Amino acid sequence: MTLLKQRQQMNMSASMLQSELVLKLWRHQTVNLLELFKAVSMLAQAVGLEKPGKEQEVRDVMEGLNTRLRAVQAGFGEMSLYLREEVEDDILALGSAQLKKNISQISEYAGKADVKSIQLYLDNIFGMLFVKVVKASKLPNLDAGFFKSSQDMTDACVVLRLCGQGREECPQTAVVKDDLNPTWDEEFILPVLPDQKKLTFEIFDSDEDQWVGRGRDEIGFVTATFRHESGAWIKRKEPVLSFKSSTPLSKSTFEYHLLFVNTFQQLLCMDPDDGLDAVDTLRLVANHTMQSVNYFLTQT
Ligand SMILES: [Ca+2]
Ligand SMILES: [Ca+2]
Repeated sequence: MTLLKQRQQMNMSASMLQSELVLKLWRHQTVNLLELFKAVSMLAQAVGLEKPGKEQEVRDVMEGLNTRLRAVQAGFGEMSLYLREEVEDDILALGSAQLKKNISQISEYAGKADVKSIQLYLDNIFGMLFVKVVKASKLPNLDAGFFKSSQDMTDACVVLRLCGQGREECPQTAVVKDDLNPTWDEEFILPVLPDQKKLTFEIFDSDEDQWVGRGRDEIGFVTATFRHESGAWIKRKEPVLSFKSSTPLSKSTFEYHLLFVNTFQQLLCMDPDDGLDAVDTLRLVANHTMQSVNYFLTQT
């Protein structure tokens, strides 16, 4: 291949890559913002902007919404964040899907002139939890009994339940068989609704391996709050509480890691090389600024 041809091919693939990155910016930032503005604008009609005597009320509402919309817009982050190769499209697509759900909810509230709900949704328009279920220690043995073998011990699994969710629709870990100190080391990504504030880890003993008996028995739970600490990994080890009395089971503990992300900007700044495990804090974004997409496209 001639040198000229090689160079032409390199230029070609570089410009294709650039186009893909601009498309990423369009899909995840531009389109979402446009849809949000469209959804909120329906409120103006529903509230009845033109009705005489309502001017002050309408002005107050709009002022509050403007401030919130500015904050949402800022949370999307700089354009340049979307134009980096290292940002994983899968995670962004997951984030966009959740945003779209919330935006369509906002448009529904706008049609009903439900300002309070719109405010709640704008304040919490994006939420995603990255969770690592690490391990439990000193769980009680629910499989102990006169007719059972001495090796038969609790087979623990954990259900991750956000408030308001039915247990059956929640994700859960694998079962660790016959172990009172089970290690799961399993990672989950959970979309969070604007009014969800707590995640409960519910620990069960699975009895699926037994001829008689129910599917699983309750062991205990640990509840995590997450909204007050966004953008940094939290690592906790806590006592397991009894389902019946909400008091600690003797000596049983549960360990988990949790990262709550509440803006697209934070999502974009997660370091994909570190995976879920090793990211202690999100990377700084200060050095990513850019004037225009055109400038980006002409930089080959
Ligand atoms: Ca067992
Ligand atoms: Ca069991």
